[in-house]
Amino acid sequence: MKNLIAKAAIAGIVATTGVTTGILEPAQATTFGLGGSLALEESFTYEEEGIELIVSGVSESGPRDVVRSGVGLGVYGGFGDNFEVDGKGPNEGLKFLFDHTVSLVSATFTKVGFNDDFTLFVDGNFIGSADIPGGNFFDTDFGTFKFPAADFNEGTSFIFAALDKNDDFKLKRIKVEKVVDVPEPTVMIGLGVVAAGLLAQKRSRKETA
Ligand SMILES: [Ca+2]
Ligand SMILES: [Ca+2]
Ligand SMILES: [Ca+2]
Repeated sequence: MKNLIAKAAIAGIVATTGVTTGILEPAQATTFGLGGSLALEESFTYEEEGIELIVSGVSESGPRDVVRSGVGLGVYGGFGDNFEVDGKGPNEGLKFLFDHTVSLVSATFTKVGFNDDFTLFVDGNFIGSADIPGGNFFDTDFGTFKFPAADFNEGTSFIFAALDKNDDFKLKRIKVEKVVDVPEPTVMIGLGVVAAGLLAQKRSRKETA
């Protein structure tokens, strides 16, 4: 987007509606189901509606394996660690890397207890922490967090982290909207400028003839 705006600025056509209303527009939502047969891998790759997603494990002490089960994805750091994304010992996180710019719509968590919170980082920036909806004493509930429509939800890299000792969760589903590049306004403005230029040329030729 910055690139397109920069080009528009060079052409001196910044004050057109195509730029002020925003060139990036959200499309319809795409849902990634993350659960599956039991497996432990460095990363898991998903593809839905032309969007590729790679999920890997991160922690304060370096990369960690991702454990997949029917209830979703967690992070496992070896003997003594639990299978959830947890904040006991080195804080852990699940990193979602998309091959398109997307905005978060919702995330569905499992293994949710009363005191489970998650912390979100987008493209490496700390966004905030929130209580995961639901939660029970047995740590077996699930809940879906709906993100507000906002610029801070947009990016290609998202980390869902557990930063407190009592936080642990798995992620079962993530829903995103692809942020599509809509080049039409700039292209049309460009063509308009060219057409206006040609018309002007024609006129001045006529006048001189
Ligand atoms: Ca863990
Ligand atoms: Ca907590
Ligand atoms: Ca939990």
